[in-house]
Amino acid sequence: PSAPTTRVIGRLDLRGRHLTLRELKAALPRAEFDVEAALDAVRPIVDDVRARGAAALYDAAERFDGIRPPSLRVPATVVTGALDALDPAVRAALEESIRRARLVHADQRRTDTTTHVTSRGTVTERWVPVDRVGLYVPGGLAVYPSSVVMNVVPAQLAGVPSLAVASPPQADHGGWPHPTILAACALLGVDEVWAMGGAQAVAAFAHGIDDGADVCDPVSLVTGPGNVYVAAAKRLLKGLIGIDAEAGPTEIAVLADDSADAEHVASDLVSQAEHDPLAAAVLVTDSTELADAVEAALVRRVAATKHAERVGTALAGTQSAIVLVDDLDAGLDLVNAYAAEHLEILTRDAAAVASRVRNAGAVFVGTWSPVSLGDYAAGSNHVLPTGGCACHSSGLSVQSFLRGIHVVTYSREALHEVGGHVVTLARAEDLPAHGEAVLARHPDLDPLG
Ligand code: HSO
Ligand code: ZN
Repeated sequence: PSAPTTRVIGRLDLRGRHLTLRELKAALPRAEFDVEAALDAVRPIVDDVRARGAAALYDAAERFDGIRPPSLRVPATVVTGALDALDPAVRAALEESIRRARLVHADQRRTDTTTHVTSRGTVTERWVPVDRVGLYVPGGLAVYPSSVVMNVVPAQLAGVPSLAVASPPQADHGGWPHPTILAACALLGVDEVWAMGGAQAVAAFAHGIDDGADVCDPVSLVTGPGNVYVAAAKRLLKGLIGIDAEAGPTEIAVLADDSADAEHVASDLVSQAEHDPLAAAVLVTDSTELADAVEAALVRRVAATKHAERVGTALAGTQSAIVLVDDLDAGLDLVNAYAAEHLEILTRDAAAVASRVRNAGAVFVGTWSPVSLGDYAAGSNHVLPTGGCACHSSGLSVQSFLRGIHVVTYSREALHEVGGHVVTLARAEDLPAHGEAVLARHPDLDPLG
């Protein structure tokens, strides 16, 4: 029999090479996700929503989703009806997922701090939730009720007073969003749901919509995953609204030594490759035996898995690879340079190795903590930075929905104590009127008399 001509996953041998950080970053596999290219397609849609409001949304639904929804606002009876019809096992699983996410996110709540800078001069940092959030939930290839949980739970625990969900109208569900999405909203107590998808939904959230009896007030912040057009709309409207990180295709990196179980590694790589043909799956190891065993397991698993085509494309793509390194130290340098959305540590003494990870969206430590646990039911959040953004950004959390407001309260004496320095710095910046605001209160501080 002839040997296969293409490998199920590429190999990159970095053994014996001492690369600088720049060389390392250039050598690493990374997906192409071109938001810039989608901007031109999205701009007229966003303009149309601003100009024509609800009419533009109905037209866009017909064009992109193949159906005009009966109304843009999903009636409360439709939302609660979806929960009544939900499979009890799915309901129980969602409830447990919500319970665990609430445990973890409740601990993230920041408390206000007050610093006594001087006697009777204080600065308080007050954490205040944004007034209103729009949560976008995709409805095309991917229907992710778990993502509803991951977005809504931190927003609610941050104390956001008003929360609206938008998801595309579905032709085979009477023009309403997918029923599992609606059921997840009902379980979480979200009753404001809109049948709107894509870039037009982000624009509707940003500008607000008036659909006769139903009014969607403009939001301050839009979060939630979406395709490249949703990401482009967020980029266009950023500033007018706040956004979470632009989510690109999913990534998993696994750092493993010869103690790892090749079946575990292969199944975890396949699990994230299942999301998207552009998903990235990267194994970093110092063991050629493990690399070979994982590759053999992948061949078997790709052939047998439900979404074989998508998985095969993702693994064979240039964004995925098995990378061979000299030792775990080199492996750590590499995964830190890569800054994966998800990083698994499958080594001896995994906790100690994991403590040396500096850049990752989330870290999964040891054999019994696979990424798919985190996707659904660990309690951690699965909305995480992709594309290397983990070197500067965090995943979604309660913090994402709060702003820290500094509240400054100084007494007459406290201002007098430091006022001379304010006047001096104002003059040094050639902004004397700044100093005069202090001198108007304390004329004796004027150095010129
Ligand atoms: N792994 C995805 C989240 C997800 N997985 C949703 C299954 N459903 C990005 O972290
Ligand atoms: Zn996933």
